[in-house]
Amino acid sequence: MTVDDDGVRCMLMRGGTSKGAYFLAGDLPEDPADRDDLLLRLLGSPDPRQIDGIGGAHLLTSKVAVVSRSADPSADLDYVFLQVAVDEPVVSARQNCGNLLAGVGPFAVERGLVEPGDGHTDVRIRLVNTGGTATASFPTPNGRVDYRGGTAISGVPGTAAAVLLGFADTAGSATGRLLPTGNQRDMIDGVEVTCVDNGMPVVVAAARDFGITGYESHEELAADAGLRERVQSLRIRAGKLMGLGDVAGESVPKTTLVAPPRDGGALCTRTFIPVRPHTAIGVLGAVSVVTAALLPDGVAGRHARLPDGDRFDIEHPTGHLEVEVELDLSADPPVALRAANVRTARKLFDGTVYPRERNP
Ligand code: NQM
Repeated sequence: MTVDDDGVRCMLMRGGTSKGAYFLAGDLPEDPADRDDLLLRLLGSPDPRQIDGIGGAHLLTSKVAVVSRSADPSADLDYVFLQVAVDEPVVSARQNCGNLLAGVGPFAVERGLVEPGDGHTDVRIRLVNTGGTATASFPTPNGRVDYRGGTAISGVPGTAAAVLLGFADTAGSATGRLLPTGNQRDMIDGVEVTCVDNGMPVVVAAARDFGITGYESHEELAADAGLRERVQSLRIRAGKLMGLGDVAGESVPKTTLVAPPRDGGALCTRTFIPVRPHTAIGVLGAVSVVTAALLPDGVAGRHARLPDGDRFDIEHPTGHLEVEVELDLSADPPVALRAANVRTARKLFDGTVYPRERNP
């Protein structure tokens, strides 16, 4: 019998403001090409509605986490993130996802990969895609994951148990450098930008330089085809400068357009992943945008109202995301020290998922 007949063991989880299918590495084919072919058929890609699979027809809900015990003594778990494109037959391992990361620890406890702690569990997670490590801390009363709690995050209705995430070694995740172009500011397509990679490669520019206010709704941005083209042109040129090669069909770099805060935060953001507007902002995306805003010669700082201390409230289309970011700005180039964020996660469904047929 094959996975086509028997299906694959899978847990569907919300991780932060994203949703994805979580698998044990051992339940998927080892060969990446076979694995990706299977994932496309499980999620229902390519198809704008992913009608014949479990994907949610949006990049934020067409995601996969592959989890295993880590052979690295400094980590408990290995986490591979895979972005499954919606309307193209593409699976990309080129980026991290700090949102799905929130579900990795709970999933590992559910599957018996790590022993739950007494009351709460701390796990160290290797970010296999990019290097770097994360820690996750979440409640496990009586040895079981408790998803219920009083923590609210913007973009998710209601409240749930907090998952505390800490990050180290995130600089240069995809590009090898915190400042991948070697500069705090570059000129691309006649627009000043700051390119940063602190967990996620991001091109940051002022919203007003793109002819928008930066306060538009997600729907308004999604309807603006001209804006989408300008974002694509910018990120293709930026990708080359950042050493990422031809990024036309890649999920990175992301683009974030910034404006002064207007709801008590540090900075207002509109993010594109890579050209579709994000309904919020990614976790590591926000860490990179804050990093850009902290650079004395960067573009974003001019629009920011930066707080004292290392806790930053980032405004986005559906609310706020708080991240802690610490940099050593006395070093040249600056050095990323640590980052942290609070997320929530929830087990939605646990069972067996069946791939659609491999049609010619
Ligand atoms: O930046 C979206 C998300 C993400 C990624 C994206 C993320 C992160 O919101 O850490 O979480 O940028 O594709 O899930």
